[in-house]
Amino acid sequence: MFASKDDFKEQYLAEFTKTMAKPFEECTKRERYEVLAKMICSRAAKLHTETRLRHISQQRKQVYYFSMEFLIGRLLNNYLINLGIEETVRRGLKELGEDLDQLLPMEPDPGLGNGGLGRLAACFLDSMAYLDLAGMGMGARYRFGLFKQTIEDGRQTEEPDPWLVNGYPWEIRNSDSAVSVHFGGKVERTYEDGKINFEHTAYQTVLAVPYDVPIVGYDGKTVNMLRLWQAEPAEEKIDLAAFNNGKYSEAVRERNEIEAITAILYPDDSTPAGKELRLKQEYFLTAAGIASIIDNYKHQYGADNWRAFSDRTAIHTNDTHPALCVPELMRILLDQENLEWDDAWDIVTKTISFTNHTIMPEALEKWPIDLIQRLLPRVYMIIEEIDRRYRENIDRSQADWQDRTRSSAILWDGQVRMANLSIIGSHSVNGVASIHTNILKHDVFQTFYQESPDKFNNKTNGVSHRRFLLEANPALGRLITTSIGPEWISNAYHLENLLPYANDDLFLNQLEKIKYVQKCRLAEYIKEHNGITVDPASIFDVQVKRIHAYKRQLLNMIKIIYLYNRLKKEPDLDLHPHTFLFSGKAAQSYEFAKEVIRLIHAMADVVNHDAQIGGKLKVVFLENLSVSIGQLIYPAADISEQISTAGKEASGTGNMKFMFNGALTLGTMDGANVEIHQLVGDDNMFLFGLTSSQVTDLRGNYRSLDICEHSSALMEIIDQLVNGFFGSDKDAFWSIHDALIRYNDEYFVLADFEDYMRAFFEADQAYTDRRRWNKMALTNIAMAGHFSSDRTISQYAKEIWKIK
Ligand code: 26V
Repeated sequence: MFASKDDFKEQYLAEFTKTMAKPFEECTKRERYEVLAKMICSRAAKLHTETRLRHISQQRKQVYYFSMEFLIGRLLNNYLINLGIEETVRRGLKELGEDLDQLLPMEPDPGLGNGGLGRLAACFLDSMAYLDLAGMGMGARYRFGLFKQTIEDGRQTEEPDPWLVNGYPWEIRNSDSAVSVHFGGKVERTYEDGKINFEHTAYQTVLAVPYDVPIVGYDGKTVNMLRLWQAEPAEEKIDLAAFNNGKYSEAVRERNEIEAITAILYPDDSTPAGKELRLKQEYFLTAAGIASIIDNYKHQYGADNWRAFSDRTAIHTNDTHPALCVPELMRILLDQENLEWDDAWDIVTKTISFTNHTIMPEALEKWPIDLIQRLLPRVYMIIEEIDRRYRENIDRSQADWQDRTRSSAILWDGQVRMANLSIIGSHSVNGVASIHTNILKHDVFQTFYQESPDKFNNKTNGVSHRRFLLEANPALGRLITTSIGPEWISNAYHLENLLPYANDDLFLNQLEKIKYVQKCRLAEYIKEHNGITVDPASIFDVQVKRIHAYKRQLLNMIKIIYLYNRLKKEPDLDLHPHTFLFSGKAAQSYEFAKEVIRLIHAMADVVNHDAQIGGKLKVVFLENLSVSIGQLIYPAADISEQISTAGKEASGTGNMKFMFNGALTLGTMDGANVEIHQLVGDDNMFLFGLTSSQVTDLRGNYRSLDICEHSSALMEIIDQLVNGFFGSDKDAFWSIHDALIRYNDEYFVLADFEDYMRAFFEADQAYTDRRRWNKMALTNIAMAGHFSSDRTISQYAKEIWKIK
């Protein structure tokens, strides 16, 4: 790419006069970043063309990964690393008097996702490119990502995130590949040669314009694309009469209505008010994606070659959000390509696959039939027919056939159940960790599992170890490479070669030193952003994730209040100093989660200002969690809090990011924690709490008040929530108090408290033996390779997408 550092400098400086019309010296850091990013982007675009031509000539099976969310994080540093030019660029910039590390934060971090599901999609893109799969991401180009979180007076407030205001150097608008998407209208039946045709008329046309973002794989050999669709009016329509009368807003009404489709990312708690727009978004992504797939396919394989379609194409749906892929692909094959139902259905089900990401019932999507019918009349007819045929095939000789219909039919109770549509329309259904897949098979989707056991499979999540270890923690990366060579970067299982270093004092000391330096870096960030001084020699105990009742940030808080109370009574308690770090957003309308954030701040206020505590405890909340803040936090953690109620967290992926950075898990037997435990054993993590089957068994017989009545410490804490401990009456935490006592503690916080404290104190003790701790950290890093998304994607490719 650049023959030398001087070659880079020459090309870089030349760009300024070409694109900025002013020399490098007169440009701001942001402009310098922008020129560099655009330059790398255009090189990546060229590499993409080469990849694409190669993949076409090899007739590669093309994978389309449909997701409403992609949390890609910042790209510049990642791509410099993947292209192997980071050092060249760094040194070139230095000679120009510029520091690469100061340009990197100029990049916006697009918040096009809520949390784990969106970040997983981005890790998958990285791994698909690394593994040289012909994989394209299909997503939406939201003008506003997830809200920007600020804390005012201890409460979360939300502000818009206009991440595109200064432009985005990584995207390429591809107007000529735009497609039309139709909403509303009516369907007319016409008869021709004894065949019924369905004609959709009087619809509104929305133009879908793709913006392509290059995905540079490690080693730079493969560059794929993430295609983000934007909604635009099909033709420039403006009501001139209204405009001339001064009614500007009326004149641009339709334009606004259409642009609203990709204006904003939905938070994961969307209320019914915004539902119609969310459904429009889902269909918009689906229809635009499918139309472009069909265009491409015909271009490559001819207009009439449908038999080969499912051998050449895989469509993966990330949760049910793109579930309309099933009826939409049917619609195209039936109405546009004139295939028979059975042939079309065979193609659709062989092409589409589906991942479920949660068993929380409130997140299982359902749409009112009349809404779908009005917005997507033809698509609805097809859903109805899929449902009719499915019901017809239910075996009525079985005594429980009615129960089976009740759980598995698509249309029920005036609603379209999207998970059922996805399962029926896919050849593969997977969960995201072994325990989660088992719950899908034996509980949530058991009717389907009994019907078609072979459809169900597990694909335990993974993360990009290149982003979350190599890029986020370069010092650790260097230590690993000098010890065992660089193969771990392309094959994370090589990290196991670190195991023999468990008795190497020099190595262990270096590991400890790197952790300390990362903690200092985070401590500086905290000082700057929160004005709080934290001691890098304290244990950094970290919980970073969306704020949700089932994730139990509250359990962590109760622990902190407990420790505080004990230290007040026993100032000499043998406890290593702790810094408790929290970060994460609460959905805008999720009042309980917002109260948890307020509680964290109220407690921080008490603890951080109590001279008697003498810095033994500190509580810090880092605002506005993003991929880039995550990259700062994971390397600095000693303890990774993964404390969800067993059975509730499908997998978790933060747990893996911490593990790659040598943090030890303090967690329940939930999600991928179970598999972490299989890999590192009891000696290298701190497990506690009820198992998921114990949770199920306890549910009917649980009385949270009983637990409090047996624990004066808990009773005291419950009381403190509302007795003025946190200030005046209006500051009391009644909703939290009530959730725990009045509503019987749905997530078993109090039931798990005692065992949680036991595990916590074990971890505290373990930390004092620094050598032992470092060994444990090393074992975690060494065994983390299994959680590289390279492993996950290899399994998807082989077992679901059937790519040789
Ligand atoms: C739900 C909804 C409901 C409608 C509005 C938009 C929206 C957006 C997101 C969600 C939540 C989807 C489920 C999810 O994020 N699951 C997480 O997926 C991770 C990746 O597999 C997994 O590690 C986490 O355990 C799981 O909670």
